[in-house]
Amino acid sequence: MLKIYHAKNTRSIRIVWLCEELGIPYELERLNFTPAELQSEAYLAIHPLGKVPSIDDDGLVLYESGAIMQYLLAKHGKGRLEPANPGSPEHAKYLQWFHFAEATFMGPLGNIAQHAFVRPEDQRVPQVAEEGRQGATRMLGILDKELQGKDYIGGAEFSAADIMLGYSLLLCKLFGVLKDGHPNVSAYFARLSGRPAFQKATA
Ligand SMILES: N[C@@H](CCC(=O)N[C@@H](CS)C(=O)NCC(=O)O)C(=O)O
Repeated sequence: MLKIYHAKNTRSIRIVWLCEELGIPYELERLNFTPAELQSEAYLAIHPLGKVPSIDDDGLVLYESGAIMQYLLAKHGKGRLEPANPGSPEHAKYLQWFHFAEATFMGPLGNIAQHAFVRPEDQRVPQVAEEGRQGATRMLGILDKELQGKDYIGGAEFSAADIMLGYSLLLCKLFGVLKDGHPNVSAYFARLSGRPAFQKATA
């Protein structure tokens, strides 16, 4: 049985959401988002930096949310939630947005998280949090333009790139960065967060 190491409001939402969309059986190993649990000897044996998500799939231990997504899609997807032809322009754009969500969008969001919420107050730098808000707002502007006239990032079809982006947008919402100025993104996020699989993953 696939085991997902999961903590509330973290990137492990992506993995639970994907499993729910694809009907992959899984069990959750719930962790509290505290150094005591993430940096415990037991969890460091799974993820050497003590981060989530990670999985244990019948002995295969894997981390990095994007890599786990791609692994599960390859193993269970049967072509679902990805454009059909690797090498096609549609597939190339799918890869761009899939990776943009983690490699580019999460940078400023991580700075907001660390410097507005996670670190002890005496270790926070307000300027870094503010630059994070500005960076995230810039990403929202890029997405708002891209989503003009589209239901999902690839067009009419929901894909795994929407799951990757949907988690980044959840953080924008939680951090108060996604407000009124990006109507296409707001409508997109409402579409994503209305999915039963999203609701299960964020419960
Ligand atoms: N690029 C990694 C990032 C993992 C990551 O930073 N996860 C956060 C939660 S969303 C975490 O566990 N932070 C705890 C820490 O850094 O101590 C991924 O996509 O899985």
